[in-house]
Parts: sequence; C-alpha cells; structure tokens
Amino acid sequence: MKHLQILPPSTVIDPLNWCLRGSDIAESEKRMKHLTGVFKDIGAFEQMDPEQLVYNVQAHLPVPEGTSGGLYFGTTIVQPGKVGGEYFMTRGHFHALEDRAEYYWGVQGEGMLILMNRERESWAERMFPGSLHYIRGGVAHRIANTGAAALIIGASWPSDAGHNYDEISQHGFSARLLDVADSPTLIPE
Ligand code: M6P
Ligand code: ZN
Repeated sequence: MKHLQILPPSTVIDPLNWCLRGSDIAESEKRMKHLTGVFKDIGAFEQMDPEQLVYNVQAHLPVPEGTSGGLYFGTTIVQPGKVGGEYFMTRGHFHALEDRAEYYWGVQGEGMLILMNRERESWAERMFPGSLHYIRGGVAHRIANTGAAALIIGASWPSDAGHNYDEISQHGFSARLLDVADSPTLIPE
C-alpha cells in the first residue's frame, strides 16, 4: 500500500521545546499530590501546593509496551523549584528488564542526572543543552532541575524495558541532590 508513496512523518518534534505532536503519543503529568514519599523533607512537602506541577512527560509509543526490538522516545519537562533544599525531580526507576539501557540528553535548562547502580552507589552527571547520557542496564535514573527555568530532556529506551518503580519507592536512592550553599550536592541518605 505504501509502495512508492512519499509521506509526511506521523509525528513531529517542535524544535524549540521538543514537544511532540501527531500519533501514538502518551502524556502524563506529575503534580505534588502524586509525589508523596519522593522528597525527604516531609514538613516542607506538606507546605507545598498539591496542585503544583513538578514534571510532565510526552512519550512516542509506536509499538505495544513489552515489544522486543522496538524503541520509545520521550520528552520530560521538570519545573524549577525545591522541596526544602531538594530540587524538583522525577520519581526515578530501574528498568523491569534489568539489562535494558536508555539514552537521555539535555535540551534546555540545567539539571542533573542522578544514577544508582545495584550496589547502591550513587553519582550524578550534569545536564545542559547538548549533554548526552548513556544509562547502562541495572542503573536507576532520575533527573533533577537545578536551574531557574524549566529543564527539558529527551530520552529513548527499548519498548520492552518497562519501569520498576517499586524498588525506588521502597528503598529510595542512596543519595539525594540538595542545594548546599547554592551548589547542587549529593548527600548520602
Ligand atoms: C523519561 C523516560 C521515561 C520516564 C520519564 C519520567 O522520559 O525515562 O521512561 O517515564 O523520563 O521518569 P519517571 O518515570 O522515573 O518519573
Ligand atoms: Zn528508564
């Protein structure tokens, strides 16, 4: 049917903010009320507006979740802000299939990719427009916005990777990224 046709792409990326438009796009948003237990300072968390947007994700999912050999593509936008001294950040996850890797890259704003391996060693990589991050299988990942404007990042991951959120919600990361004297600092839990 498509033989010899010249077709427009079914999905496009806005080159200014990397928002996606077209087919097979899933959208999700995380407000403060969805992030109970994520931030350390419970008192500060309770003072926040529960409707405050923390981050949203657009994902291009052209094949069913779990398909082997497929790829997904996403844009995550994290708002600027802090809960206590802790920067707004994503929940973070291991992949359900442990050996599945992922690329992240910086598009706009300033942030940090926080990583933790299976030995619970944590470290971080600076994110900025053009930064590229290869996340190996078995390494949990989350991003934090350390700047004053929105942090926009791109991501691509295998369609059979899946998300394992349970480990992080039960045990957390072994370090948290806090603002210490105006400098993002990893503090052990
Ligand atoms: C990236 C990808 C997605 C992930 C999203 C938000 O776009 O890694 O798979 O869902 O970031 O991260 P999290 O699911 O940990 O909140
Ligand atoms: Zn992932």
